[in-house]
Amino acid sequence: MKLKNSSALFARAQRLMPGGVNSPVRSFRGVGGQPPFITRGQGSRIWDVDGNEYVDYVCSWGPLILGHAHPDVVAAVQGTAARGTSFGAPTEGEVELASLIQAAFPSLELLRLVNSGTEACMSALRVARAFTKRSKVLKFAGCYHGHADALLVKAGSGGATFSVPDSAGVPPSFAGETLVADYNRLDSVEKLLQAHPKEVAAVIVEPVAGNMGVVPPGPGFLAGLRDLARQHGALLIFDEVITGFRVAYGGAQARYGVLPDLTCLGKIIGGGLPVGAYGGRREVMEMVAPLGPVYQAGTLSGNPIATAAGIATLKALQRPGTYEALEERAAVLERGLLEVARAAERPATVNRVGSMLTLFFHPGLVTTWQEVAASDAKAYAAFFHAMLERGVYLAPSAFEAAFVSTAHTAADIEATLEAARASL
Ligand code: KE4
Repeated sequence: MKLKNSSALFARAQRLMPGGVNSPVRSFRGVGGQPPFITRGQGSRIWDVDGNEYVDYVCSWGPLILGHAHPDVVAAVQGTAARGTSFGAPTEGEVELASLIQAAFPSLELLRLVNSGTEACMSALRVARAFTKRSKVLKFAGCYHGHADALLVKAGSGGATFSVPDSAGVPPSFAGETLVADYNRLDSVEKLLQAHPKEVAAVIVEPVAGNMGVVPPGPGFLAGLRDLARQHGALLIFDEVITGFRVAYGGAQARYGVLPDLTCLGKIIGGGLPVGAYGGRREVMEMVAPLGPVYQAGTLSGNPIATAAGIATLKALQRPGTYEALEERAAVLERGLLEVARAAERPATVNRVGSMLTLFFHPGLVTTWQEVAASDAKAYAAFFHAMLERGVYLAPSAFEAAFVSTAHTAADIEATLEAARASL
C-alpha cells in the first residue's frame, strides 16, 4: 500500500503536534505502524492522501452513523454556514436540537448542549456533586468518560481500595475522590458504596461499554446499579456518548429500560461536528447556571453549524426501518467474523450491541475488564494491519468499538469478510 504522501504529512505533523495527532488513538500507537492521512469520505468509504480506499468502521469513533458526507448533513452545514457560523447568542437550532434529544430521551427533562463528550461528563459530575453535596464519584475500570481530571483515575494496584491517577498531571488528591469498581460486578459496587456511606455523589457508567472494546451489560447489571445508587443516595449517570442514538434511537436507557438520573451524550448528536450534551431530572439540572449555583459555560456551545448537522442526523435516523437495517447488517458482520475465525482455527469472540461491535482474540466470553485484558492485543494488531492492507479500516486499537453505518452495504460486509478470511 502506497503511503508516500501520508508519511510526508506525518513527519510534518510530528514536528507540530504531540505524536503528530490531535487525539492519541489516531497515532496507531495501539497497533504499531503509521496512520494514513484521510482526505475524503463518502458513505461507508474513506480515501487517504495516497489514493488508497478503505471501508471505514471507525466512522469518526461513532458520530457517523449515517456514513460520510450524508447529503442531508452536508446541505444543512452548507446552508447554515452561509448565514453565519456563530453568534454567541440563543439560536433556533439549539431549541430544535434540544427538543429532538428530549423527545428521544424523556429522562432529560432539562439539558445543556456543550462541545464534547468530555465536557458533558465533566459537567454532569459537577452538578451531581452540587445536588448531593457529596464529593466522591464511582466509575468502572475500562470505562472512559473523556479526559477530565476526576475521570482519569484507575484502581490502585492489587486489592488496594484506593484509586490512583490514570494520567500524569492528575493530583493524587483528585484521584482520591474517585472510586473504581469492576464492570458487570455489582458486588464490587456495593462494597465500595458501603465502605463510603453518604460520600458518593454519582455512579457513572457506560451502559454498554465501548472503551474496552464492546462489553454489554450483563443481565440485571444496569437495574442493579439503579437500585444501589438509589439506596445509597447517589445519582446514576449513564454516559451515552457512544450508545446515544446508536444502540437505539432512545439509547441504552430505551434498549434496556433503565432510567438514570443524568445522561451524557455526544458523537451522533453532532453528526460529525463538535456537540455534547448532559441533562436529566429537572430538580438536578435547575442547579446549572444561570438558574442555579453550578457554573458551566462555552463560547461555541450549541453553535448553529453543529446543531444543524445534529438536527439533520437525528431527523434522518427517525426514518422507519433505520435501526432494523443497522441491526441486520451488523449481525451479518458478527456472524461472518465468527465463521471466518473458526475456519482459521483462531480463538475469537465477538461482542455486539446493535451496530457497535468488537472482535476479541480470546477463547471464551468477554464480559469483564479482566477478560478483555486477557485477550490477545498483539493478534488484534496483526489483524488490523492485514485488514488495512486489504482496504478495511478497523479501529486502531483492540480496546475500541467498530461501527456499522446506514451507508454500509451488504457488498461492503461481504468484502470485509473476504478480507478477514485472507487476513486470518
Ligand atoms: P469526547 O470528549 O472525545 O467528545 O468524548 C469523550 C467520551 C466520553 N464518553 C465516552 C463513552 C466516549 O467513548 C468518549 C470518547 N470516545 C473516544 C474513543 N472511544 C473518542 C476517540 C478519541 O479519543 O479520539
